[in-house]
Amino acid sequence: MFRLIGVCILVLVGFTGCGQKPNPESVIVKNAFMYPPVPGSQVGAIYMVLENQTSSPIVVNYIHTTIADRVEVHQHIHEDGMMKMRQAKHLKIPAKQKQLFEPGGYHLMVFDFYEPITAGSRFTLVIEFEGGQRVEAPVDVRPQG
Ligand SMILES: [Cu+2]
Repeated sequence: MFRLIGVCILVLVGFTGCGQKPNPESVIVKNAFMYPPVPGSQVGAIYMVLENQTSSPIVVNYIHTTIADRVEVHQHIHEDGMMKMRQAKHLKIPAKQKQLFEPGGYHLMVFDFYEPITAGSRFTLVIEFEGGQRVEAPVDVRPQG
C-alpha cells in the first residue's frame, strides 16, 4: 500500500531535516519496527522508543494503525516462574522521560492484519494521548533475525 518512492522521499526529508526544527515540547517515536507475523499468525509486536519531551506527563489513550484491527500496549511480567504478557492500559510516561518498548518488556501487540505484511514495507502508527495530543510515526517491517 505504500509505494517505494513515497518511502524514499520520507526518509530523505527525515534525514536531511529540511524544515524540521527540534521542538522541545513534543512527543516523539524513535526506531519503531515490527517483524512480519510468522506464517499462519495474525499477531505482531512493535518495538520502539517513546520519548516525552514535554514538561508534563502523558498517558497513552488509544493506539491504532491502518494495517490491522487492533493495537494494544503489553507488558511482560514474571508470574509463578513463568513469563506472561498483560495488557497495560493508560500507560503513563512522566515529563522528560522515555519509555522503551522492547523484547521482554513493554511492547505493542498488533492483532488481525487486514493484508499480508512483508519485510521491507512500512506503515503508520498513530498514538493518541489523554488530552487529545496525537503522534504519528512510521514503523519499518524488518526481516526476522
Ligand atoms: Cu504481547
